[in-house]
Amino acid sequence: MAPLKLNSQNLSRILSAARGQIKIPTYQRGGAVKEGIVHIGVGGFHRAHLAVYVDKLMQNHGVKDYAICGVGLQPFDTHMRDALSSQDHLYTVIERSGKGSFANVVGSINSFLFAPDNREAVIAKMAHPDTRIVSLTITESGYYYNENTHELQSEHPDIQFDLNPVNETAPRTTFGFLYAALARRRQQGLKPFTVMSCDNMQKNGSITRHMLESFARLRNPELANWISEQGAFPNAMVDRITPQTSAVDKRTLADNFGIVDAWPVVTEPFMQWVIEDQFSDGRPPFEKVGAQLVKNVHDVEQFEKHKLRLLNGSHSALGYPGQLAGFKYVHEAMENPLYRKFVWQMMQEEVKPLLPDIPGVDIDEYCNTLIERFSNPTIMDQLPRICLNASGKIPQFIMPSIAEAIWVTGPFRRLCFVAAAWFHYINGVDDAGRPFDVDDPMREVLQAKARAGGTDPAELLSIKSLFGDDLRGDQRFLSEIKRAMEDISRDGVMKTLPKYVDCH
Ligand code: CS2
Repeated sequence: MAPLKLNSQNLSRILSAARGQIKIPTYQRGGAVKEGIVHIGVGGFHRAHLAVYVDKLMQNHGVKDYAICGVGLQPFDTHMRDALSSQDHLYTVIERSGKGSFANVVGSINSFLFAPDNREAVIAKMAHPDTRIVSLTITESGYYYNENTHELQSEHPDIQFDLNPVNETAPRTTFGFLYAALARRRQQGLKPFTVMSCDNMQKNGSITRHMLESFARLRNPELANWISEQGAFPNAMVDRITPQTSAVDKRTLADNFGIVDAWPVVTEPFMQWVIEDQFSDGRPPFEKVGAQLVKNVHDVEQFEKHKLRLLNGSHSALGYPGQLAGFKYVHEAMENPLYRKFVWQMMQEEVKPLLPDIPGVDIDEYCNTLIERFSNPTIMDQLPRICLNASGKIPQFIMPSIAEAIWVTGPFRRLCFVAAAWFHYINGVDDAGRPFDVDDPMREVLQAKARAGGTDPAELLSIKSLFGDDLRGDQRFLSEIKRAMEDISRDGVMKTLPKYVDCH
């Protein structure tokens, strides 16, 4: 039988003609369920993570009050809107590992609003009594957070626009929408919804709270107080490696599973979510589907720290040097024995000693699992994806480990090598002289500084919003990173790498 277009009507035919291991939603959708979650930023990660947890709740636990209404704020979100609306908001999560592939058709996204079409509709949706949670995957830049001052970038033109009362019904930023909807809820005597960040940032919930309260305080201090007293902003550690979907992924889904999906998601079998149990207006029983609900914010922070420093830090170690060396995928770099050793030694010798013990977590086992996950050749995780938006990543994933290692006089040479590789990467030319795209919201300023500095890191390190002041005065750090920059620019990554790997 010819592959079938994914939509509600075709679901049972897709199942009966199934060519591989497949699951379809058998729960009610549309008007039969309430949309308790409004999610801003429907990309691959949301669709492989939160939406899958909710799908399991709907499929196996009869949950009917927490279907998701997706929201897109950015012009590029039209693609997601069109893909989802062409297939009744269903989509396929393709899980791949050495053990094979599994296609999970997910139905937890019930509708989608594209904000630029109708901003008022988004505010009304968030203010609706059925909405209990507004969740976010808006990436680091969506928070307008200054890493140096830890304050809201209140002078940013987007924030200035949203702070102007005349724009209250047509905001641009996430905070503008949250503010307008919360003001309306308060007026209607409703509780504030929980704002649940699912972004990959240390203290994601606390940052969201601080940014929104700061925004609200500039508009209406009374509302800010109400949010501060009654709002909830759980911190969370989120984890699932989710590469960008390729045209080949769509073709193999049609060939191997008989499903024509405008935008499937490819991911690994592993998923993890540790979330602080702080909700202002109820929550679904996430613990029934594998999420770890934690009472103590400190515990969540420990999990976040492990994940950001080990998983994401190692990803950075694979990404920037890897792309300079000409690798295309994470697993390719991992297949190189020297590179694999480098990643292992960075985790074990430089990062692990800085991490807190978490009861029940064996760090060595965690590192071993990471090596296995990074080596999964079936998901084809692209290095350019890992390298995207580095200015929001390196200051979180690598620099804090360097700063702490200096503080405790621990080793940090390999971490410096990664930072140096990023600095070199900013020039947009690999070790073989091939140009590549540097996709970063701060690209222009970064490239100007990189050009001005050459192999001297001082220019780049002068960007205070990224690096603060702490490291710039440390001579050990400066000479370490300078040496690595010189080596990489003279000899390239692969010739420099042996200096950073102990071959015992
Ligand atoms: C990656 C993450 O973009 C990156 O830097 O490290 O997207 C990573 O795949 C996820 O955090 C895994 O949970």
